[in-house]
Amino acid sequence: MILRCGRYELDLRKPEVMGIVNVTPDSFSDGGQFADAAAAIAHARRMRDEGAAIVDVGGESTRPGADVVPEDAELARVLPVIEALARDGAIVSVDTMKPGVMRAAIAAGASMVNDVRALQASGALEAVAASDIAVCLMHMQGEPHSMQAEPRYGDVVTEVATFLHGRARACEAAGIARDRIAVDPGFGFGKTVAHNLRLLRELRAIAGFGYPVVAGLSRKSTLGALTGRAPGERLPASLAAALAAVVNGAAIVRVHDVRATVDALNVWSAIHAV
Ligand code: 7PJ
Repeated sequence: MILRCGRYELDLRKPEVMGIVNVTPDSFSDGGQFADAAAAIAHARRMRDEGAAIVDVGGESTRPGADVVPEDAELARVLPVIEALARDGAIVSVDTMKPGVMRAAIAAGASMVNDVRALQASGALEAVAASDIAVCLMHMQGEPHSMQAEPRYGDVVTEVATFLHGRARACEAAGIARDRIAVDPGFGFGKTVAHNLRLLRELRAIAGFGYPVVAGLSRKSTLGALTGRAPGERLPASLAAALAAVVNGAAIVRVHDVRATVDALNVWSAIHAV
């Protein structure tokens, strides 16, 4: 399986790593936006050296309860980082739900849009369709500020799979070729621990549609609930979760800890090499 990302083709016969690059103001530095961008670029370059196939640049936190960031502020954060990394020759993904940010990021050299709203915002589908880059369609129940209040499903696997399949079909109808589309169950986005575990256990139901599956469990609160560890102490749990996702069909894992995850996946890939 390959994923076409603009001028790049990502070979997914072996699982790959997407490194998380947050460009959010550093409350411990007074260096301002330039320092934030420089730190994010350095962090992303390190992740590339460590083996990340994709770097996912985000300027708006979608964590439960996070504040909304205005479009101009989000652009000012992410564009310098996207430009620098694209110039390096990296496959840069932009983590955004705003069509205006998508268009500007594509013009700045991004090769993928990662949208937790699965291109449901007005104009989002068109923004990606007008380009040749890839898209990651993620499932979320509810809105970031309230989604963890009381997530409810009849059958979580069926509902998430049906939603993702429907969004992928909508993308194809809008002119986004099948080999530009990846899907993601959105672990933690309007899901209880039990929902997340069932989605992870039955990830094949989603992988079965034939689109590459992206899985993001790195340091998430479900892993905190299972281990009792703080976010900075969740690396072993994150590695176990990433490996479980790959065993169950994930093609890309979205992680903070690239070096350790690449090691784990290299062992898995060696075991499965033909
Ligand atoms: C995800 C994401 C995820 C995709 C975030 C965090 C929360 N994008 N953006 N999948 N999570 N595609 O990283 O803890 O799971 S933000």
